[in-house]
This record gives sequence, structure tokens and C-alpha cells, in this order.
Amino acid sequence: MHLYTSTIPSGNAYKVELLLAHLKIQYETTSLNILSTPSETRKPEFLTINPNGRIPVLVLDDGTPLAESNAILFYLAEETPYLPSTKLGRAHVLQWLFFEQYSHEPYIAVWKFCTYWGGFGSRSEDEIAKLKTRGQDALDIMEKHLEGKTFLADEMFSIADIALYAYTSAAEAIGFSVGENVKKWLKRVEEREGHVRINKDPTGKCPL
Ligand SMILES: N[C@@H](CCC(=O)N[C@@H](CS)C(=O)NCC(=O)O)C(=O)O
Repeated sequence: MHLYTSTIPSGNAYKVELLLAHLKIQYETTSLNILSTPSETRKPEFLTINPNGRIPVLVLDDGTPLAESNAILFYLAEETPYLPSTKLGRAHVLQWLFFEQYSHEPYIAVWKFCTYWGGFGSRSEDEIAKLKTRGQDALDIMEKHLEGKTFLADEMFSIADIALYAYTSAAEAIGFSVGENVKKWLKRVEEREGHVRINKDPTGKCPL
């Protein structure tokens, strides 16, 4: 397998790297510069791999490219301990994967990118306030859900936890308020055997 990732740490790529580490799957990588203008992911050769011009993309051994971090997680997790065996359990996992992409990543990942690499300069005050409020809302929903629970879906460590861990683990350092339930859950994820940290930032701007 071959993973297209980025030269700077990407939470979306990290989700896939974290699951591949847990599954002990060997793979090769190509790291693209998403800070260049245009981003290397927008060049014609990459657009033939992912017309949406974004990493991560996992190219399977038969050459089939698979884009969208959470789709990649779902593909890799089939018939492994990282996906519940019940129909409802799998739907609960999907519930969190969609939550991550619609209510969490668009705010917290963007906030992280602006904090370390992009700057907030091109955004209006309203837009900046919305990013912060909606990101905090997502963290507060997780905090409430995790009361009395060990993991997000069906009391088992699954790709729901891997998907949400990627950007939640950076949230406090970039100025969000992270509650005790989420903090304990982050620790539980980090204590799983096989856990790996996100790649270091070669630009040195991001400590996470
Ligand atoms: N929904 C996508 C989002 C992927 C995404 O936003 N990737 C960013 C890096 S984290 C990217 O490739 N940015 C470069 C660009 O948009 O040109 C996923 O979950 O994979």
C-alpha cells in the first residue's frame, strides 16, 4: 500500500497512519507540500489520483486510490477489532465519523492550520469567531457523551476514537477548552498498545 500524506503534520493523514500502525501494516509514503502555491495536491498528476486535490489518499496494492480519511479508516478496519461486529455498532462508529467530518474537523483542523501555518489574516472576525464557537461545541458534545464511558462507540476502542483523536489531541494547545472526560479519553487512546504520535513538523512551527 502507498499513502499520500503531507510534509507538515496532517491530522487527516495521521488518522490513517495511526490505524495502519495498530494493524501493523507496512506501507510506503509520498509526502506532498500543501503549503506551496498551488498546493502539490492541486497539480494535474495528483488530481488523477484524487480529483478533490487533497491528502490523505491510500493507493491499494492493485493500484486503486481511496480518498477521504474516514473512508480509508472504514476500509482498513473491516473484519478487524477496530470496527464493531454488530450492525448497530458499525452505525454508531459511522455516526462519529460523520460528526468528525461535519461538526469537528472543519473547525478544529482549520483552527490548527491557521494557528501554525496559514494565519487568520484572510478571515473576517465573524468567521474566526464561528470557527472557535463551533469547534468548542464539538468538544463539549464529546465531553458530555464520554461521561461514564471509556470509548466513543459501543465501549470498545474503534476507528471512531482514532478519527476523533487526531485533532482533539491538539485542541487544548491551540486554545480550546478540553474537559476532564475528553482528557481521560485522550489518555486511554494514547495508552493503547501500538499507539504512535503524529509526525514532527519539519517547519518547526507546530509542536504537536
Ligand atoms: N475530508 C478530507 C479532508 C482532507 C484535507 O482537508 N486534507 C488537507 C490536509 S489535512 C489537504 O490536502 N489540503 C491541501 C489542499 O486542500 O490543497 C479527509 O478527511 O480526508
